[in-house]
Amino acid sequence: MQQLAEEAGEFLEVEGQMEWGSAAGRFTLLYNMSRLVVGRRVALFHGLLSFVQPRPYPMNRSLCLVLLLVASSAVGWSATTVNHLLSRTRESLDGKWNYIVDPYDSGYYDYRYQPYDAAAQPTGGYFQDRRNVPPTDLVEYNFDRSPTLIVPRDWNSQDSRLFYYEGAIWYRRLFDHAAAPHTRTFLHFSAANYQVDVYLNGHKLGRHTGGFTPFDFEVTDKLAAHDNSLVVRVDNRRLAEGVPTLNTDWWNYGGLTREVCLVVVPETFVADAVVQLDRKNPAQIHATVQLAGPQLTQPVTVSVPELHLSATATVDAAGRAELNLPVDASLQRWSPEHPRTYEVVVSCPTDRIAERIGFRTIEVVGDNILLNGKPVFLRGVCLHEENPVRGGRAYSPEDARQLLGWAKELNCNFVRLAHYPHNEYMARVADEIGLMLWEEIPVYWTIHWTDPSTLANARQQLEEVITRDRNRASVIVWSVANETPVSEDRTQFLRALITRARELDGSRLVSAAMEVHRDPAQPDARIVEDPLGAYTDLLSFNEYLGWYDGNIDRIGQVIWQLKYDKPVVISEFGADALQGLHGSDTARFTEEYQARLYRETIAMLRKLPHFRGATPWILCDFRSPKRNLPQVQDGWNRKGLVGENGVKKSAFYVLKGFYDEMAAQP
Ligand code: GCB
Repeated sequence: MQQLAEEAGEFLEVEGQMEWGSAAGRFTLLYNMSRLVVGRRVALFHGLLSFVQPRPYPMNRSLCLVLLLVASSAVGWSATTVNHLLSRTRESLDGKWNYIVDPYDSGYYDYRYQPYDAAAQPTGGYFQDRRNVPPTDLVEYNFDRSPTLIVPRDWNSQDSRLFYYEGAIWYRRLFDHAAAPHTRTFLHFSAANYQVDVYLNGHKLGRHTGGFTPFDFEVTDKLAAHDNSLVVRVDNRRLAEGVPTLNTDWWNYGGLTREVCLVVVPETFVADAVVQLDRKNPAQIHATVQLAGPQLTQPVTVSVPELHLSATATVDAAGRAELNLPVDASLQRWSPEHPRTYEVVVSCPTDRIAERIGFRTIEVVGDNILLNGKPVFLRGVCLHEENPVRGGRAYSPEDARQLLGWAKELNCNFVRLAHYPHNEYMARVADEIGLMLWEEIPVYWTIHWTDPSTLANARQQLEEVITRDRNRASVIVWSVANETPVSEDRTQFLRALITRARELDGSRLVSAAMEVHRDPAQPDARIVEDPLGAYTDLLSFNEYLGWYDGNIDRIGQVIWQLKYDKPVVISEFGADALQGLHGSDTARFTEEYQARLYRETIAMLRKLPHFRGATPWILCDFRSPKRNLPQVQDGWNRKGLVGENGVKKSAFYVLKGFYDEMAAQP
């Protein structure tokens, strides 16, 4: 018990201050507890879930601690996760999985609506995966006789009956595993939307909440040599208190949307390594390495063989080491024009990982964005994680190449990955082909700002994407929100996320897509004064002049009032157009209207003070259940510059013309 108390204390210490007098202190503990429950780091004791998760502030300290200790002792939580997935040996569990559609949650709740998996002696539940059932037994499911879905992929685009489905689906996959001595095995999910319960051989491993970030469970002692049964319940129901919440303008694709695999690592392994050019002192590469396992007191070496650089340090008692590698003029900085990456090797006597990393600096000085110390204009575009031509969520390196390839054709140097973390290949391909990225979490529109579990969830998604991608040179902006309504609660919520982003990664810019406000007394004025702007590095806002906001011929009349002297990056503007629909440039949904809106907007933006970039909405048409105009929208948001058929619209070339010109400027 003493040890558990210490572990709990350590966990809390890592996560923040525990000041009981303050709401913040109480919140921190609740946050930590909800991480115990929802977090990727924990095998879950499910019985706690319903009790802890939705509880607001007034919970007393001893109750919290008792729960924390019960959770710890029940599950033996550890802070171990596997990062650097693509540098690891993986046993893929992708392919065909049997599935059962379960709209009434019959496989989850008994007839008294109690979760089967919470009972000491479960009397049923699909997670048990009963097979070869004797004829005398009553079992009302059978994975072996159920159809299959392909993993990774959303379910909506695989079977037309699942197109609109929002609810639970149970997946099951059988596999063998040959365990190697002195290794640890993690079951890894690159993402699954939205709430996922994972069971191995009839035992619950845990739950993960959040549809776009990776999570894993250590399964070293839980695997059999043959015939392991992995059952995963994926539930994509939208939740009011969720992140995102009920209302979005994109398709709620469900399922095991990204890869699933086993990752085998040595007993003591490199759990994380952050290797970046030091922002404050770009004459050196700074590395932070975290080992996990029983043998922590080892030397760790970080080297960049192509540059003949190497540094060694001994890790501290917590398994952590900080190293600096001085660089000289032979280091070629990463940039979109010259996307140079180097192989970086992180090794210790028990482990070795290698990955390609680019080195660059990004900072804001005054109203300029500096890439490698020089002002840069962000020639961007927004992107959903969807392959419009094939249909469904994008998930593969090929999808990334197709989408980012179109952005390159536009002569972009920047892409906003809206509105949630996209798959890891996007940043890898962007590193390789030379595109800067804005990455974002789905804090979108009307989030529950005062619900601590909502903040914990948002914060966890932010941590998971930053931890995954903070070695990617392409990523220059972490964005914490999109178009959120101004209020004190909202601003506190988002400030907490901004602070966390900066703690985890002080080397990138932090932003949010804000909104434009109007003053009835000044009809032509458009005002950006969101208090959040005081805390972001960029002044980014979405504007829809000529589409939602006023007439197309008024775009040029607008008088901007921007409260902050920060670099302005317009995070959205745009108009719907059906590819192939031609007509007057005043007729909505024609290509001519969209092209004109781009021309007028670009002319207006050129005059905007501190204008340093834009990411118009959006590269490709994307599916949205909100867009119901027959014969025009048919379930698609048509603001793409590329249609659902892959054909470019006229506005694509208008934007390209502008970007060609900006790219040619010295
Ligand atoms: C926005 C949202 C984006 C929508 C877009 C639209 O402001 O940020 O998610 O899809 O407008 O098309 O209305």
